[in-house]
Amino acid sequence: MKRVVRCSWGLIWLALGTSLVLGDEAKNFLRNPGFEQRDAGQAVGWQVAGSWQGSLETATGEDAAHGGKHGLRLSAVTKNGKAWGRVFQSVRPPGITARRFRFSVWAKGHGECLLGLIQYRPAQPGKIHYSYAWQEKATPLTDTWQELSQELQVLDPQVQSFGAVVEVRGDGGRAILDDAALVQVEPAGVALRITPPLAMVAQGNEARLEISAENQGQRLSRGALKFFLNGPDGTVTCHDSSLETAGTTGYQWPFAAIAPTGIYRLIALHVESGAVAEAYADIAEKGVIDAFEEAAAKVNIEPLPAHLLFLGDSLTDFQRGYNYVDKLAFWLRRRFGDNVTFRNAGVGGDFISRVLERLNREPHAHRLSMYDDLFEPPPTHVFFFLGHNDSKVSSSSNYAAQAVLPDKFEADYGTVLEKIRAETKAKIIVLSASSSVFEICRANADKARAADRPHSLFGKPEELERYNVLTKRVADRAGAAYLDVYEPTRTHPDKRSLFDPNDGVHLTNAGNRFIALQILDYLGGQ
Ligand SMILES: [Ca+2]
Repeated sequence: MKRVVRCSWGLIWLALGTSLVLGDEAKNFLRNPGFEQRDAGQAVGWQVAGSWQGSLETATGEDAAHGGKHGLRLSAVTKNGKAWGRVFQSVRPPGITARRFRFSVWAKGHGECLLGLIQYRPAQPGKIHYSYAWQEKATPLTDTWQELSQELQVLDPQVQSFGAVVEVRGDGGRAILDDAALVQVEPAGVALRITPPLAMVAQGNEARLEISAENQGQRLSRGALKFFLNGPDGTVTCHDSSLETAGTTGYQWPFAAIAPTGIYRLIALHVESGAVAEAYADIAEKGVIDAFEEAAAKVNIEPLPAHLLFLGDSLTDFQRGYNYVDKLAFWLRRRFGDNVTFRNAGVGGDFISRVLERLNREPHAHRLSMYDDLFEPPPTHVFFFLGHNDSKVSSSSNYAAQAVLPDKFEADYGTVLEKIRAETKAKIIVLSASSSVFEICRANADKARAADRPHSLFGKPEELERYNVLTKRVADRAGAAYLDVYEPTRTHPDKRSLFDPNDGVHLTNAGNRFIALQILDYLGGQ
């Protein structure tokens, strides 16, 4: 993919004052940060790069560890009259643009120590594709442990990964390092908000967004904003703005008539605080947008205010921010404003028995917290979209045994719907499983079988159909509505466009649009 960047900020990065780490459990992006994992005497994941100098050994014993049993000893080596040594690890946090990071390590020893972060851009012939951000000054080491740390915020949208670097300097320089961390930090108090979080817009039009910032609940009325606009073709455009004194800043995000269709991502940064927010735009052909407009205009939701709750598997949980639930939210909020609210409680990999365990608050249930306060506010509509993980068949059974056997599927689904009935007054809408591109599912299973890996076969039409019959029966029995999305996806004239070409089951952006439109049509037919 050709990456075009229209951005004048180049390699700027901001060194920052006080930040707040994301809770106590902030994710450390470094591997083997405490140097406890070793392989042939070497700390796993850490190295002296080829063109650098220095020597590494793992250090063991009470004096050599700040935590655990081991630390890492980095010694300077003298070459061309200069004594230094440098160790690094490459790190690829999931989102870097506009984010603030803190790199830290505990150190003691002799000489001076300095932290740095290398920012890597994609390699391009004849161009240097990295830049260093070093701590402003080196720290003299002593016999006492001290924590060194550095923060930076990345403004170059091309930066996709870091090298976390520790350098020791000076003759006889020798550092013992331990408990390194690279975490994302968030500004204390300030929250940036973009509404709507997803807009569906036809080519040649603009997405109208409102941006606001709050500090401890108080609306902020000034400050610089930076926008990073990422297109589906890899294009990045940058744009400067500022918060308007009224406290809400309007932004018209323009899309050319020939703009590529698909998902665009906007990252907004409030420069003074470091607060970041994201929003998406789904740019489609005019006919697609017209179909949504028309379907949305017919929707009649009762009672208002309505609160829609979605339970499902990865088809509901993945692509958050722009999946079918988000698309539905955009159209319904355009009609009903704040009178309609949404909760997406989809959990990747889910099958009905796991939904039941979580509803029962069983302590060992997978991702139990996804259902915390599930009925708060009380839902007026509960949607179910399951079936692919239930009906998959295992290689160990020669593709005969389903993951959740039919009897159990029916019994557990029945219990789940009874629970929803007992605990809410919501209208229940049960979607069938969607179809699949079975040739892709089968090819993946064949590959796994050739490699002698135990695996599951997804998307087998006769299994999906069998489970959909059960789903409908359970829905009927519970007095719930049943929405068949199987036949419409199975017989879709461009079926392959709906499903992930890698697995044949997950929904593409077109697939998410299709499911959103099916639900919108359903809500319009009430
Ligand atoms: Ca350690």
